[in-house]
Amino acid sequence: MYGGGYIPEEEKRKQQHMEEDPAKLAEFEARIDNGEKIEPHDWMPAEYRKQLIRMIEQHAHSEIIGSLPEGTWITRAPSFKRKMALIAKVQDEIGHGQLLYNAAETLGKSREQMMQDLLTGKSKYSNVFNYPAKTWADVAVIGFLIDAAAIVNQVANSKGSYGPYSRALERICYEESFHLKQGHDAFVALATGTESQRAMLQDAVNRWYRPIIHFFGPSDKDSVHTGKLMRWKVKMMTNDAMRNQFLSSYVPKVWELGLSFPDPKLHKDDNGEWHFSDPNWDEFYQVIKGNGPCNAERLAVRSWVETQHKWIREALFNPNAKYTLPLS
Ligand code: BYC
Repeated sequence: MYGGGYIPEEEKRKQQHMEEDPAKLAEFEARIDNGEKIEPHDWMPAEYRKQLIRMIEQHAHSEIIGSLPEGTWITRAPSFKRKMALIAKVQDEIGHGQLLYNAAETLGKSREQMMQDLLTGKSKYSNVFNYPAKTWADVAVIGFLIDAAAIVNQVANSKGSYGPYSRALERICYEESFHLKQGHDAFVALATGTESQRAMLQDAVNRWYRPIIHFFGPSDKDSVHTGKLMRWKVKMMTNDAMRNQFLSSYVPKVWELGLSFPDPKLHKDDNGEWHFSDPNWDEFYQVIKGNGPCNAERLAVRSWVETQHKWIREALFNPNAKYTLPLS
C-alpha cells in the first residue's frame, strides 16, 4: 500500500527509454490533470521520478533526524505523563521515516543508497532539525509549532499525484494531529505556568521563529522546483502559500497566550497576506548546506547508530542464517 518494492531493472530501462516519447508524456499529464494517482509501475517521466525521489527521501531523512532534538529530552521530561507521550511521539516519527523510505524505494532508489547519501551530506533534510533543543520549552515549541507547520505541508502534499507518497502522508497526518495536540498541551502548560516557565517558553519561541519561517522553503520567486512540481501535482501549494496558511492559523494562537514573536513587522494585511521582516535567507542556505549549529552532531549520531547496528542488518540479510525457534 505504501510501497516496499523495487522497480525491476528491466522495467526501469523500459520506462527511461520511453520517457522521450511526447505521446506518453501527454498521456501522463492528462492523467495528472484528471486527478488520477500515478502508481509505481505506471510510466512516468524520468524528471518526475527524480523529483519525487529527492523530495520523499528528504522527507524521510527529516523524520528520523527530526526525532533527535526531542529524543534527547525523553530522559529529562518533567513528568511521567510527558515522558510517555514523548516516547510515543518519537517512535511515531521513526515510523514515518519507515513509511517514507518505503515510498521512495518504489521509485527505484535503495534504502542503503539513501542512508549513504544522508551520511555523506549529499541528501538534504529539513533545516529546522539543525538547531538545538536547549530546554523543555523547545520540546513544546517543536511539538506545537513545528508539527503544525509540518501538517500544513503534509496535508497539501498528501493530495498529490504519486500514490505511495500520498497514502503514506494520509496516515502520517493522522498521527501528526495527535503530536500537535500533545505539543499544544505542553505549550499551553508553560504559557499559563509560572513566570520562569513563561520566560523559558518565550525564549524558545524567539529562537525557533526564524527556522520556522524557513521551514516552508525559499520564497516562491527563489524556489527552484515549485513550477515543475505544481504542474505534476507533486506539490499542491507553493512555499509562500503554505507559509501564509501556517501564519494565519498559528500566530493568533501564540498571541492569544500573551506571547510574542521577535519580529515587529509580523502582521496580516487586509487581503489576508502575512508580512514579516527579512528572515535572513543566507542563514537558511548555510544550514541546508550543512553549516547549521547542529548539522555535524546530527549526522554523527546517525552515523554512530548506523555503525552500531550493522551487525543486526547483516544478520537479518544473511541468507544462510539459522534461526532459533521460540521454545514455547
Ligand atoms: N529544509 O525549490 P525549493 C517533521 C531546499 S519532518 C531543507 O522551494 P521544493 C517532523 C530544497 O530541497 C517533515 N532544505 O524546493 C519530524 C531545494 O534544494 P535541492 C519535513 C530545504 O522541493 C520529526 C532548495 O532548498 N517535511 O515534520 O520545491 C519531529 C530550493 O527549494 C527546505 C518535509 O520534508 C527546508 N525546510 O520545496 C517533528 C516536506 N526548503 O533539493 C516534526 C517535504 C527547501 O534542490 N518537502 N529546501 O538541493 C516539501 O514539501 C518541499 O520539498 C519543500 C521545499 C516545501 C520543503
